[in-house]
Amino acid sequence: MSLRRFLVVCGAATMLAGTALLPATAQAAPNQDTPAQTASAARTVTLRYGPYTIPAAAGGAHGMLPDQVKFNIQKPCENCYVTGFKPNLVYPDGGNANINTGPMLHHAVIFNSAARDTVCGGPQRVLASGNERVESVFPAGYGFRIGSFDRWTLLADLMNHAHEEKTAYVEFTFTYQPASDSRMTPVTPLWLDVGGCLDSTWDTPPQQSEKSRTWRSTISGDLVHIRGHVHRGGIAVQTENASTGQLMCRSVAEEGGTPEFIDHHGHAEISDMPSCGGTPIGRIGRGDTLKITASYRASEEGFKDVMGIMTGWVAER
Ligand SMILES: [Cu+2]
Repeated sequence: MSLRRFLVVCGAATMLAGTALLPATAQAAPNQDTPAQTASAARTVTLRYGPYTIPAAAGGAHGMLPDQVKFNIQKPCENCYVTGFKPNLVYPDGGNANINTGPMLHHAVIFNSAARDTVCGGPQRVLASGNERVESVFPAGYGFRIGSFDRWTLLADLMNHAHEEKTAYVEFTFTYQPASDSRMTPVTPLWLDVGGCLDSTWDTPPQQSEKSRTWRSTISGDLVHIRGHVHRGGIAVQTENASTGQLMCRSVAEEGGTPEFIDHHGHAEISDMPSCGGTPIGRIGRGDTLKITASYRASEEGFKDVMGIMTGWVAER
């Protein structure tokens, strides 16, 4: 299965103010979230969304559970600032579900239908992860605000490398501060996508290649955190402020860094994409041109349906 359909849904949703999410509702799983919620004094909460049952791989094809949409999912907190998050895919017993035993978190994207996406319009893309499951921790004093009117939608695209079906939950562990007792600086999510707003994917040529896209900033502020996403075969993704000449972040991909990221055929997936943080990493002025570039290595057939995405958080000033 191609990622294209997922991305058309996902990308178009951002363009068309949510209406394009409608095609996916036909396949939306019943809303049976039974979040396993734990909270501690440290203001950490782990939410599980699902369960999702992913079909078995058959022949040479992975099992696919594409474009699962859950509306109005539980948020980690109300009237609060999220200061970090760790994505994961887990089995019902809480154990890590990764491609060494089958399941792959192809993509999970959380949208806020009550806010507008800075780059593409439509529902705000709040955060996302691929199978690399990289943790984001914002610099101290920064967080994205969740208000009581915010409505979160989760779009999940899961795969299975194993020859039996697997049941797993998409899990996020959030850290947060109540809005009332904090002197937090709010940050705005900024989704930069080599593929653009309509379709995040493209096919690479057989030789090593780079693909870029620019966006003229409609906001000004300090970039304090940014994370990257590429697919297997990706070398790196980077964002520069072409107006100031500053390379803001280059995230170099690691494949198969630990055994969980290698499947039973020996195929490795992306296992790490280091993020960048700083107070600030750099300044973005309204009207500045931001340039995102993804690079992929050579392969005989090229890579199908790749991505190059960076999601940043900007303290607007
Ligand atoms: Cu992707």
